Order: sequence, then structure tokens, then C-alpha cells
Amino acid sequence: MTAIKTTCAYCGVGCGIRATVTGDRQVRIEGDPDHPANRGKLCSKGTHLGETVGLEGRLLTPMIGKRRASWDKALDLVAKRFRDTIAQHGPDSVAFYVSGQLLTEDYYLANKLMKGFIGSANIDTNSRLCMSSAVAGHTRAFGEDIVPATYEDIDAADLIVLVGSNTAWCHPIIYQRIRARCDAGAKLVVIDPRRTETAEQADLHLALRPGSDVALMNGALAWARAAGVVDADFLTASVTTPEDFWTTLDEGSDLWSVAKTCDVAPADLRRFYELFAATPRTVTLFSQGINQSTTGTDQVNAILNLHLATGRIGKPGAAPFSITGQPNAMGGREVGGLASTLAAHMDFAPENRARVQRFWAAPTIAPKPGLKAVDLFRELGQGRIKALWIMATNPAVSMPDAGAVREALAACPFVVVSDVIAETDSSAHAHVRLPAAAWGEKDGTVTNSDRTISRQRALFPPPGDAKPDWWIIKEVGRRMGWKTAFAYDRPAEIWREHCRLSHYENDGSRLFALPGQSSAGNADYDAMQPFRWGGTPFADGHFPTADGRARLVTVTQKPLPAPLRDWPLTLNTGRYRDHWHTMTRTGLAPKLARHREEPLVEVHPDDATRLNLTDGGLARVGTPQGTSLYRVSVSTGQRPGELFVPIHWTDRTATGGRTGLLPRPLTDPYSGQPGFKRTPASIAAVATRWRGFVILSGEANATPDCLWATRVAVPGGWLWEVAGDGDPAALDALLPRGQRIEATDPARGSRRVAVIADDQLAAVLFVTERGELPSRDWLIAQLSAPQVAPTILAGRAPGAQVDRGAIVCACFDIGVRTIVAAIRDQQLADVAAIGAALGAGTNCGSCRPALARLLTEAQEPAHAHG
Ligand SMILES: Nc1nc2c(c(=O)[nH]1)N[C@H]1C(S)=C(S)[C@@H](COP(=O)(O)OP(=O)(O)OC[C@H]3O[C@@H](n4cnc5c(=O)[nH]c(N)nc54)[C@H](O)[C@@H]3O)O[C@H]1N2
Ligand SMILES: Nc1nc2c(c(=O)[nH]1)N[C@H]1C(S)=C(S)[C@@H](COP(=O)(O)OP(=O)(O)OC[C@H]3O[C@@H](n4cnc5c(=O)[nH]c(N)nc54)[C@H](O)[C@@H]3O)O[C@H]1N2
Ligand code: SF4
Ligand SMILES: [Mo]
Repeated sequence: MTAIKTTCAYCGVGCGIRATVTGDRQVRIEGDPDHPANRGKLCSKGTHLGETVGLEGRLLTPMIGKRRASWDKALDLVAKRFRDTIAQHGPDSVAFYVSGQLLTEDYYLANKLMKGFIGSANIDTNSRLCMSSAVAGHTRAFGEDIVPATYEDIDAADLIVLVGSNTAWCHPIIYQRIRARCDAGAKLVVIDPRRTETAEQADLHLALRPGSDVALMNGALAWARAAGVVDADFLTASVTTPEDFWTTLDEGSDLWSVAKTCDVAPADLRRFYELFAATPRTVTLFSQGINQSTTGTDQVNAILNLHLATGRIGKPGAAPFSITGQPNAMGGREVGGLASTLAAHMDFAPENRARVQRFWAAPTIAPKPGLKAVDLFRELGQGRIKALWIMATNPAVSMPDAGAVREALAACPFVVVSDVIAETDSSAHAHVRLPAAAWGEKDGTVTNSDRTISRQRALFPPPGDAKPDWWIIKEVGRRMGWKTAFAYDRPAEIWREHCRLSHYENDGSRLFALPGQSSAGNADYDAMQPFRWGGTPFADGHFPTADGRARLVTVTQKPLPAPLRDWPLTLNTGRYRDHWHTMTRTGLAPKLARHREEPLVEVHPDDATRLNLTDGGLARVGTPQGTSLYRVSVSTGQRPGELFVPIHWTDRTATGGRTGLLPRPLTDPYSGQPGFKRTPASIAAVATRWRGFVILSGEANATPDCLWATRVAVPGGWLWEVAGDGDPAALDALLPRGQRIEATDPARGSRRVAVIADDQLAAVLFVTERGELPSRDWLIAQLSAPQVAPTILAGRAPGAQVDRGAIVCACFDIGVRTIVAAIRDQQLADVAAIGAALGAGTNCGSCRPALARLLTEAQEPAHAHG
């Protein structure tokens, strides 16, 4: 058994993996010690990739409507419908909506087909929702979308600033690198309205008012200028400064005004400004708290201004660093997969269009930028887009105003979905579903946040009829009539073409270029080692603009709207540590599912008291777009007046937590990126008569018919948490056939049922109106027990039973109560001591911030539970 080197399926850190296939769709996953992004480490999601490679829920054959079809039939139909629609309504009547989770080769072909052959630029990507503001900001400041930083800059920084980034949860291996640097003396400042686990470990946390980042950054620059750390020589030599730049900057940028605008203590703000002014080696990392805003591009430029004006760019340990979310967000930028870019870091200027058309020997070329995601789905709803192909994304969940997106999909005459999973909220509206090969089955390349290109390599043959995305796209291209332009036999051929285009007629004015790679043979491609393109950009003070100079961009803080009468709160949305987006894959891993089992709405205690919300109760969150249910979690980590909800739950996994329905489809004027982080909202408690849970072995078939139901994978089956108002007997429909044993307690309104089939526990159902519910852990373990315990309806083993509480360490399945008890009983003083005693935190390390929090709480018993 030899290990295959590949790259993690999830985030933009781009960790290298050594995967050893140990059996039929069984794989052992380890971090690749030789990969520069992670040097052997993996976070909880990467570590548990092996739990997600089963065939559960996979789409294994092409489907036309509800019927299986051959590839020939399905591909011919897709090609014909696209051709006919274009013939009748023109190229702009069709669109592709693609994803930063495609490999570069897939992405390149989709872009080539739409822009060069169909002749429209109506191909946009979920990266529009993710980092298009960073793209727009970089282009405004540098002339090209270049991320000037690398992970080694973190290792060399003395000050690390995280803006709008919950790095500990979303980029855990970058976060571990940051921690290592902090252990060596660097300072960490976190700028985020929420006290996240990232913020908890910072030297300074600025819990600013959401949307006030421009004021904060402009204030930092004004302070830096007063402190004499603006790099006048660099500005003179390399940067164009608009005439109004400094006078505009000074307005409202004094410490007191900024503190007021941002609602942070002036002393804290001053500490940050002093630190920044005093520390040349500063790296500022930013992600969705900056990008996902209707002023996202200005926010990005406020950060870039700060680094340009102080000359903190192009030097070791000094850079602004846009960290990307998806595994191949950067590869998508390189192929020009956004509707607003053409290809290979070229825009739609006439000479670029002519060049790309020449290179592709294409019959046509898109004349202008295409529709950006929010506009694309709006036009879909208005009937102007008549055929849509969705690849590797789930817009019915992840777009803002997802209710309208669902209606648009339902009304569209022809929707194609390529996905690895059979049933998603988006594919529910597909006329044709195409089975894509999944991570672990496909070959190609991805580019991570720091421009490092790595290979993903197949570990297994694709199951059933599944095919890699590049194959599906080229087959449609060929069947639409472009046989030679889409004659590829392997991803390496696409890779070489992509590399050739990157340096085709490139006199050095485009920094993105991979000249060495275009002659790589198939064997070279197979043996490719991770490499970074672009070196240290801007080290020579030269920028890829017409005059070679970067630009400071005048940006001002937009006034922040006063709370609305009907929507007095502000809704923030984001991620959990162990879930990935719409959970099509992480939702299959029992170890990942239990870190957060239900979608929570986090509320400040003052708001909870005022609005009669109880911790653990249900609440309905409403916005001008829609409503959805959540379980309330009262948390001092929230600012008063603000709510936080996760993005992960879908129609497949819950009756609540439908976060996509809530944000407005409002976008940044430059990037078109939606403002997901700041929606006017209301919240109201929802009373239920009973609550309970159902544990089922085997496949999850139906959704419980009750007000609240959320599902997670557990070893050997599924756990549904349920609550409702109607008759809980409706839940019986979920129970499989078998021998039933049952107990009721009318005084507490409790009912407990166990179903036994073939001497094994097949299901349990526990509901109660006024009583207690047992911990789920022991009951879940009974799914795999050799025989059914006599105390099954008590919900616990004969004798004493310690409830371990919510899972903190996913690797070793260690719960909060076990850890708290160990800290107390064994007087554990630090995270290392917990590791030595319990093992928690010693594998992937993703839970170390949570362990640190438990230690702090143990030391300050009065500390409110977050
Ligand atoms: N576990 C996990 N990891 C992931 C993903 C996942 O689904 N799960 N997804 C990946 C993807 S695609 C992405 S894009 C990244 C996203 O990674 P992050 O950007 O770190 O994640 P988010 O939780 O979306 O938002 C980050 C923070 O922005 C803060 N914020 C909100 N409004 C403001 C504001 O006005 N100003 C500032 N300064 N901050 C604000 C939020 O409170 C939140 O804590 O994560 C990647 N990694
Ligand atoms: N409210 C709110 N909404 C958000 C965000 C937020 O912070 N708040 N964040 C936004 C951001 S940054 C992002 S990146 C998006 C993510 O949102 P989506 O892209 O919609 O989320 P995923 O669940 O990652 O969807 C990927 C789909 O591709 C499928 N898939 C996986 N691998 C392959 C493959 O190799 N080929 C094919 N064809 N399919 C595959 C998966 O099964 C899944 O259905 O959500 C955005 N939406
Ligand atoms: S940080 Fe975690 S999810 Fe991201 S690439 Fe590395 S192992 Fe995968
Ligand atoms: Mo993203």
C-alpha cells in the first residue's frame, strides 16, 4: 500500500494529504509532511475526509427528470437544448453557474466553452459570493488580481491582524501557523464584531460595529501618517496618490471619531494603532467579514491603502493577505472563471479579446462581461436566461434571497446540475442531473490562498457512471459542434493549454504566467510537486498597471443605517468549525456532525432577556426576505442588537436553519458580491409543546413531520433532534418495522419507544413535554451493540453513566463535560496538560481554541457561558 499525494477537498489553505487506500473505498488520511502549506498537519475536516468517501447519497447515473439515462442521451439532450436556445434567443440567453470547488482544468474548459464558443460571458461562479470584492480591490490597487502574500510571510510577521476572519474555524492550519508565530512573540489583533474562538485568543480583539471597517482602517492610516511611518519614498517611486486622498482620509479619522463610528473603546483602538505604527512586519489577513459586504471593495482597498502607504508590501512578513475560502478559488481566478474577467488574468479590452480568440481559434468571443451571480439569478427569474448549467455549487441554499432563487430555478425551462450528490436543494429543480466524480476520484490541479498549485489525485475509480467534470464539459462542447476545440483525453492536456494561454503574447505585463509548465509531459504532470507562481510580487516596486505604479484609492466610510422599526436587529451569517457549506460531504461524517448538531441563532443576553428568548428554546428569525427557525444560544460573544446564524443547513437536513432565505440580494457596486453579513432582522421566541429525538440505524429516508427537526450522521445511522406543537405520534412514521417496546409517563408527557429488528436496535424515539431527555451518546452507541440492553428505555447503561456533553475534540470524541471535569479534578493548567490527560487537542488541533476557553472559564467561575 503506497500513499498517494493529493490535496484536501475543503478550504483554501490547500493542505497536502498522504492518502493510503486500505480497502474498497476505504482510505487512511494523513497530512503530507512535504507540503509547504501544512507540513504534515490537518484540521478536523481534513482529518476526517475518509468518512466522507462512501457512496451514501451519491448520484451514480445521469438522470433526465426522475429517470435514469445513458450518458449519450443525457449529453445529447444538454447539447441540443443549449444549441436550440442559443439559436432562438442568442448566446446571452444561456448561462453557467460554476464553483471554486471545480479543479482548474474543469474550470478552464467551462470558461472556454462559454466565452469562446457559445460567445457569451454568462458564466459566473460561487466565488462571486466569496472573494470577488478582493479581486476588484486588488485590480483597483495593483492593476491585476494579485495576492501579494504567502504563508511564509506569517512566519516572519511581528504583528498579525485578522479582519473579518474566523481563522481558527475556517482556515485552521493557517491559524495554527499564526499561533506558532505568536508563541515566538508576534502579536495578534482580531477585528470582528463577534467574540469568536479566534478573537478569544488574540492579544487584542476589536468588536467593531459591523460595516465600520473603512473608518477603522482609514483611522489606522491617519495615525500611521501622524506617527511618521508613511513610506514617502515608496509612494513617490511606486504609487499614484489621488489628489484628494489625504484630505479625504483625514475627515473623521481622528481616534475619537473612529472609536465612535466603530463603537469600540478609544483605548483599545489606540493600542491597535500604536501596534500597527510600531510594527513594520505586519500581515493583515482578511476574508468574509470584509468581502461579503455592499461596501466590500472599498473595505478591501482601505486595507490595501494601509499597506501600500506604509510600504508594507513586497517584503518578508509585510503584506495584505486575502485568504480564499474554497480549495480552488484561486484557480478559478487564474482561468478567468468570473463573468467579469475573460481568461488568464485578462479583461475584456479589445486586444485581450482578440488575443484569447486567436489562441483558442474560437469562432467568436464574448464581447463584454456577463451577468454576475445575483444579476444572473434575477434574470433567470425574469425569464431572460432560458437554460442554466450549475456545476459544483448549491445556489438554492447559498445565494442571498434563496427563496427567489428557488422560484427562478423552478421556472427556468432547462436546468442542468452536475453534482456528486443525488439530492440537493438545487438539483430538486434540475431537468438533467449529471453524476460528477468526487474528490478522491478526480485528477487535476488546485491553487491555494498563497498561489501554491498542487495536484489532486484520484484514489479510487469513479463509482457507477460518474465522470470527471472536465470530461462532461468537453463532451457537451463536442456535441454542440466544436469537436476539435474540445478534443481532450486527459486533464494534463487541458493543463498545458491553460499554461500556454497564461504566457501567450505576454510580455511580462500579466504577472500570472506559468511558462515552465506548458511543455510538461503527462508523466511530469502526474509527478507534479506543489509550486508557487509569482515569486514575491511587487518586491521591485513595480506593479502591473499601464504606468507600473500601484494606486491608493480614496475610500470613505459610508453612513451606517439606523435600525429599522420592524427589523431592529442586524443578522450576521457564517460558518461552524466542522461543517462545510451545505454539508453534502461533512454531513456524512459522524465525528464532524457532533460539534454543532443544530443550527443556532446566537443572541446577546440583554436581547434574550428583552425579547423573552430562552437558551435552548426555539426562535424565528425574520428579515425583509423571509423567515427561518433556529435554536437559541445565548452568548456574550455577540454584540447587543446582533444575531449570528450558520449557513450549513438545507431542506435535506433540517426544517429550520434556512439561512439563505434571509439575506437581501444587495451587492457591492464594483464587485457584485452580496452583503451577507448585515441584514436587518427581527427575532421572536417560538413555543413548542414537546421536544425529543429519534435515532435510526441505516439510511435516512423521510424527514420527521414536525415544526423542528434537524439531522446529523452518527456511527451506524442518524440522529434527528425534534420539537413540535402537534401530535408527536406523527413521528412514528419514521420508525422501521420490528418489535416495539414502549414506555409512557403521562405526568411528564413522556413517551419512549425502542424498535428491535433481528435482535439489534433499529430505532429509538424519545419525546417529552415536561420531563428530561437522556444524553444521546449511549443510545447512539447501542446501534452498534451486539444485543439490546435491558435498560434501553432508560436511555442509559445499567449503573452510573457520565454524560460527556457536546463534542469538543472531534478526533477523539471528547465532550465538554469530560474536559471540564478533568480540568477540575486533575487541576489541569494548560492546553498541553489537557492533551496529556485526555488526548484532546493532540491530533488535528482544531479544538485547541475551545480548550483554551474552557480553561479560562474554569479559572473564572463567574464567567458567563458563551
Ligand atoms: N469550517 C469551515 N471552514 C471553511 C468553510 C466552511 O464552510 N466551514 N468555508 C470556506 C469558505 S468558502 C470561505 S469563503 C471561508 C470563510 O471564512 P471566514 O471569512 O473566516 O468565515 P465567516 O464565518 O463567513 O466570516 C468571518 C467573520 O466575519 C465577521 N464579520 C461579520 N461582519 C463583519 C464586519 O462588518 N467587519 C468585520 N471586520 N468582520 C465581520 C463574522 O462575525 C465572522 O466571524 O471559510 C472556508 N473554510
Ligand atoms: N448567508 C450566507 N450565504 C453564503 C455565505 C455566507 O457567509 N453567508 N458564504 C458564501 C460563500 S463564501 C460560498 S463559497 C458559498 C458556498 O456555497 P455552495 O457552493 O453552494 O456550497 P457547497 O455545499 O460547497 O456546494 C458544492 C456542491 O458541489 C458538489 N460537489 C462537490 N465536489 C464536486 C465535484 O467535484 N464536481 C461537482 N460537479 N460537484 C461537486 C457538492 O456535493 C455540493 O452540492 O456560499 C455562499 N453563501
Ligand atoms: S485547513 Fe483543514 S479544511 Fe483547510 S485544507 Fe487544511 S485540512 Fe483541509
Ligand atoms: Mo467562500
